[in-house]
Amino acid sequence: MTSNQSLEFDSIIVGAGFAGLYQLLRLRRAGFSARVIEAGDNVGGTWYWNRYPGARCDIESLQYQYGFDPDLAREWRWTERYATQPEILRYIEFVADRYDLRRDIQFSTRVTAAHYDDASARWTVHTDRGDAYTCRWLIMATGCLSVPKTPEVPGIDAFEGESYHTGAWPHEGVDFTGKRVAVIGTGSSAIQSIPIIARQAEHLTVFQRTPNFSVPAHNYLLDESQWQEVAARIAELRAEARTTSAGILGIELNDVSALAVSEEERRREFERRWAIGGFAIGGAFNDVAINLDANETAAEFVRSKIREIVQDPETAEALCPRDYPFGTKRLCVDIAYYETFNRPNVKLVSIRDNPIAEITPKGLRLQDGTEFEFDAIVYATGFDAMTGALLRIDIRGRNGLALRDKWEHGPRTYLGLQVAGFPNMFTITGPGSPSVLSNMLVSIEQHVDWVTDCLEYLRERDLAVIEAAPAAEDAWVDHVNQVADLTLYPRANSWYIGANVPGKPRVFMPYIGGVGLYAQKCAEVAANGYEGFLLSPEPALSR
Ligand code: FAD
Ligand code: N01
Repeated sequence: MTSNQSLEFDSIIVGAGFAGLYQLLRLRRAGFSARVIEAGDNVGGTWYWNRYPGARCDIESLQYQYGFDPDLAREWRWTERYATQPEILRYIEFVADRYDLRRDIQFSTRVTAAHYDDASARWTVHTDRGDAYTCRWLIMATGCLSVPKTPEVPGIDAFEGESYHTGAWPHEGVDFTGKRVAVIGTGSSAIQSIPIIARQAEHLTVFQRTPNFSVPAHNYLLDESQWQEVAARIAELRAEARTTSAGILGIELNDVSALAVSEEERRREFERRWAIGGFAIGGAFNDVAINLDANETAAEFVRSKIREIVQDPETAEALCPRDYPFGTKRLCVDIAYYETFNRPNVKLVSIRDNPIAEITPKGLRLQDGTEFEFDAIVYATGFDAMTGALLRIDIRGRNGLALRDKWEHGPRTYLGLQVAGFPNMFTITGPGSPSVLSNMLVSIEQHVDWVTDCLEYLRERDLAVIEAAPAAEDAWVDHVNQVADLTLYPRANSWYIGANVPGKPRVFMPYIGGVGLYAQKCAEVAANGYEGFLLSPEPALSR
């Protein structure tokens, strides 16, 4: 559809997930004109697209919510420890209605290009409808996990049955009753959906390339008092979360080395945290993320749990992760994942040494020639994470510099907020910020608040251009890499490092220094007059 409109705003926000919606609200309240452009036909982002069975948050609902408005927290009642996708989506829709956000959102529209003009210090944003918006401030709230990735296997289009990707699930849902189903992948999306699909399908075959560490959710219904207590103290709790390492409260950190205690004591501590469920196990000892021997104790504990739960010893061994440290790929939080492999209608096929060679019209074939037939194939194969959504847009900064060229060897940013050479463009939870290593709601609010404060600061001083200084960006990129190298994280072939996308530069993308230290650094930068950024007036005025 082409409308060829020319539309001018102070700011364009790309994306109507948690980040884009809060950014819109903040800019509107600060008196900036703003338009959100969203590819989907409604709000929600992640929670609009990922409607696969079993989808839930893995940060507790009471923390995986906005914290900026105590009234909102009082008005919305979460029902479970880990909310389901439909409940989270209802919450986001409630937020959109409550603050009347939809009137400033252009739905069903994809941004295809964004070009900066030096002379006017403005961006022109092109869409797949033929619109050309212009704005001073371009805010990319495009999401870190918003570009679903299917495997590079021939024949995907030739399959005659039903095909689904967890990250682009049909809105009307899927009924697998009586069907022979394949799930490819064993990351968080697979681990959440497999138990539910297994209960529906006649038979389920899970194709696993790399086993994942998963811990039980121990989900439960929230009672009135739990919810009310958080609602009453939401602002204080959110401020406190911003000082923690992952933006999560309630994970007691045991400041002791895993190697400094006896085996019994270690086991007791891991057991206690396994019983609490969720990410509690992450705080068991202070050196699991940095010392390989300490890490191995956590890894072996989870393997022992897998062996306890899964009855068939061969399947149990195949489910045990061995070739990367515990926690260096995102830890999965499950409801009866390992138990599912005790069902007679579920089979695990390891494709580590025998990969999928081809998707055939009837199913798939492995490299050794083994053939399988299915009625449906579910690709739980993840995302082109963190940079994917940005690089799909033809973004050109100063002097026509393409972001794709600038990031040819991996993303480079200052604080994950701006890219040198791309003035007036901000990335919400961009690479180089804690982002996906944190409670995203905490990181999103911190970024949106910082960006809005920054734009107000510039307006008060008649400044029209802000751009990361190349030296500040270089120093930040070095710091991000140095901190990552102090940990075991870069040892895993994870999506954090781009390893799931063939040809993607191997760079550890999020900042692992912690939400608290990071937020403090951002605040200091702002307090020092936006140190490391180059600020200038309207180009016409400065001539
Ligand atoms: P998104 O929600 O991804 O929204 C980005 C939006 O931008 C999308 O709607 C997309 O359509 C739109 N967009 C992108 N490119 C364009 C374009 N070119 N033109 C127009 N529109 C565009 N994080 C946690 O902290 N805790 C959790 O429990 C958790 N659970 C998750 C579960 C799943 C299944 C997934 C996939 C992710 C989960 N995450 C979780 C991460 C999650 O992505 C963030 O928590 C959060 O929802 C991100 O919000 P966002 O607004 O930044 O991005
Ligand atoms: O994706 P993933 P995801 N052949 O990349 C496999 C968030 N999230 O959608 O590990 C065979 O983790 C791949 O194998 P390998 C969360 O941050 C949260 O599950 O590359 N297999 C892997 O097993 C999460 O980390 C929740 O060897 C192939 C799987 O597919 C992020 O989103 C729920 C393959 C992909 O796993 C992404 O999770 C869901 C191939 N060619 C998502 N290509 C919560 O619980 C890929 N794989 C809140």
